[in-house]
Amino acid sequence: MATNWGSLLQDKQQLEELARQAVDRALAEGVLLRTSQEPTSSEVVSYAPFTLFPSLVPSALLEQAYAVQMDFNLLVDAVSQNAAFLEQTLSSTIKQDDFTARLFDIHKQVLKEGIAQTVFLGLNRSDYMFQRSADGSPALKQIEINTISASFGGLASRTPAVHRHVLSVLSKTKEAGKILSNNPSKGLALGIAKAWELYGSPNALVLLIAQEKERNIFDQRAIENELLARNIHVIRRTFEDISEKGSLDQDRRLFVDGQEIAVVYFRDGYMPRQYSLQNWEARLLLERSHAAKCPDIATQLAGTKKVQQELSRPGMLEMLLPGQPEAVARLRATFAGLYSLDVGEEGDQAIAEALAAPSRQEKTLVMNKHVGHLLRTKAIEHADGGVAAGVAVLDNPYPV
Ligand SMILES: N[C@@H](CCC(=O)N[C@@H](CS)C(=O)NCC(=O)O)C(=O)O
Repeated sequence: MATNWGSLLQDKQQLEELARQAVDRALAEGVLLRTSQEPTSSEVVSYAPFTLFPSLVPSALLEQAYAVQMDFNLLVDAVSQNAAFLEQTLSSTIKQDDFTARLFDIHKQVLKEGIAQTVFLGLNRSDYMFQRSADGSPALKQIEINTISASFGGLASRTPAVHRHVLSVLSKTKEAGKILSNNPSKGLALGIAKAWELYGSPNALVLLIAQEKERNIFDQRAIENELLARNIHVIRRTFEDISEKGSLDQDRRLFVDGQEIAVVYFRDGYMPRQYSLQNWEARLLLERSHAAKCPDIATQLAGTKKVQQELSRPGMLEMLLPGQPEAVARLRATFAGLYSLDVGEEGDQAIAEALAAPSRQEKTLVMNKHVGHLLRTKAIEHADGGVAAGVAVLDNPYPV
């Protein structure tokens, strides 16, 4: 079986022709981005960057990533519900980092007023790199967990066809058949649909918080389309729109342009520069509302680097997921152990106490699933950044 793809190509001319075909297939499949010149318009679009060939990924690592995703979901949920743990963990960060401080401020305000939200939805993506151990065997090491605006689930469902096409052109039909099908946008939409259903108001809408200049709109539309197919209507609004047209009634139900909102899905609001004073006010309004937020502010905070760092400390996972030693072992196996541990014994003690007395509400878990994968490839010189940042390109795993 050919897996050294380069050896399949005779010359540069063939490579160029193959690339032209791949680009056309990507465009035909809807692997699309708006252009950087016209990020507010869908009149002119281009293809999202992708590798010409799929990358070899050991099946065992793919399986491992799938298996541990539900554990990560439980962990994020446990952290987000534990106000004392979040407060203790982020106490030093909020002194230095204005963005986290402002998020935390909203979190505190909402807790003080009392949480009106009754349905909680997390759409989390855990990111890994493959690390080669000293003995040469590859290992799955977590980079970060994205708890807000986890993107490219929509386009990831369309890239398998492109790589199958490339391999078929080279008459590698058997290899083409090994490219896994993938449909994360459907799974993400099913999560939103469940939250919408649990909210329990058939005329209520899903509100997608969008950026004015959004190049990745087709990725978002993939989810919107899945929802519409289930008769769930989505409106797209910016934070500015919400500050002008959003309101809460006496039960803190959220209305935008007179329409009730069941679920708020954030595809903006994950970076400091995305917030003006007006936008912070809009975020607070949304957060105070009865609508299900994806994510709520505590879940966004649970995705911060500082929390991830804290989770890698000895004993933390055991305290957050009591009685679940298998889940703890699966999680710990993906930790890279890259962080310096800057908290002394005193901090440890405070966190242990916070964990011993968690301020949890009793909640029912109705859904915990993995819904697909996203493989991205980037040049070795980039330590950070994904496709949206213009650093990585879309790819597909070729299981070996
Ligand atoms: N606003 C864009 C981009 C959002 C974004 O950058 N999301 C980050 C997480 S906060 C991500 O998943 N990036 C993956 C990538 O760019 O490869 C969208 O909603 O698609």
